[in-house]
Amino acid sequence: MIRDPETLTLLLDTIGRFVREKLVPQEAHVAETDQIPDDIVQDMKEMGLFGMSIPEIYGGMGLTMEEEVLAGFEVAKTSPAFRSLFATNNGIGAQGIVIDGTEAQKQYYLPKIATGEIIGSFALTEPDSGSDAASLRTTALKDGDFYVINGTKRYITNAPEAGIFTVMARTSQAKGAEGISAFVVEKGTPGVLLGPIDKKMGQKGAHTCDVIFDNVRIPAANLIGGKEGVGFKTAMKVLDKGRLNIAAASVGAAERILQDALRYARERKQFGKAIGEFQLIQAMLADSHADIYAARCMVLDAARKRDEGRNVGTEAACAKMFASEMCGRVADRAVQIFGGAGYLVEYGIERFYRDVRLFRIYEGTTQIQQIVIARNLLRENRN
Ligand code: COS
Repeated sequence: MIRDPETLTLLLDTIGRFVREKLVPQEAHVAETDQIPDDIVQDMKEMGLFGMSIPEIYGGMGLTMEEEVLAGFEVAKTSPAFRSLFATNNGIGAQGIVIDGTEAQKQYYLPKIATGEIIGSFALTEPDSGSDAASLRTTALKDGDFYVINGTKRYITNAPEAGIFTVMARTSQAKGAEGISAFVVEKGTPGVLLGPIDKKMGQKGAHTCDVIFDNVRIPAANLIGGKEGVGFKTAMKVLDKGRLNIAAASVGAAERILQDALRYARERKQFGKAIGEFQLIQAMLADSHADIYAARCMVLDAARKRDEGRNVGTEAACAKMFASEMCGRVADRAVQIFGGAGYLVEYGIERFYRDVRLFRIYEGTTQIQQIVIARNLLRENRN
């Protein structure tokens, strides 16, 4: 937690300057090469970005959720691939340990995650288990002081770079969520295999691939929280937080896209004047601004409630759904404002349009957020 407003302002200003001066100029290069340059990764480590949400006692910045989403707005004002590299360390790749890990697991892994020495990754999705996460088939069978893991995980963000995986696997024959446990699996363990890097529509520079567990023997001490059968709940709690981070990323990206659209609307002249003077263009700019404002308020409110210790499953799902859909609308309008230029690679707007499409899919599709929200409402309003 940052205890005084000046330090928080300084952090946000430092991130903002880093984004404008170091990351924005590299956006096209990263998209072309599908790689984030080493010096940028080093800068991110030195700035502490890999450990923003890791508690201070384990070497991180220990930001509150509110502080984290404020930082998230800033880091998202550039290609989402940059944030993606350190986002799993702050989010889904580490939070299983932060929220439910044993003290020994926290002490051993979190300091390395906080510095970026190792990248954390979250392995829930499988070839036949996506939105229906509780149907996963990967197994973890107890064998003395070990578990033996078998199965395949799919679309695993940062898997090619990861040092550890939070792996959800079935430890009992119990159906659905009940039989699922969560584990920390180190990449170097024999039998952990990576598939080829996925070729994606966008977010070049952020990598995903399959992770195959072929008779992977891990110490029983790597069972998160030391308890079987609660891994699905751990995954859901992790996603409640992760969804707020994606909502914050959607807000930041939309703010950047609107800035670019405003600049173009001021510069581009048609019919003898800047296109921003035409009311039909103004309507798109105004709608985008109002959309962003609404999403920003929603994300901050949900973050503050989480900091108060409240259950924000519904709020996180609302924020993720609204903000990611909002970002899609803002990107679509921006392409329209840019017109033909919006369709050209050199203007960069089409790249954002493709990049932000993922916000509506990963960490739970819009349709999954709708299910979460509606189910919670129906349950809460039961008399
Ligand atoms: N926090 C804590 N516990 C939670 C929870 C949350 N946010 N959400 C669910 N649970 C608990 C439930 O209370 C239930 O426990 P009890 O049986 O003890 O009451 C258990 O987990 C199972 O929950 P539920 O019955 O709701 O599970 P379903 O199989 O019906 O699935 C959805 C729930 C669809 C919401 C879940 O599968 C989901 O989020 N899917 C999307 C997965 C996803 O986001 N994937 C993205 C890839 S990861 S980047």
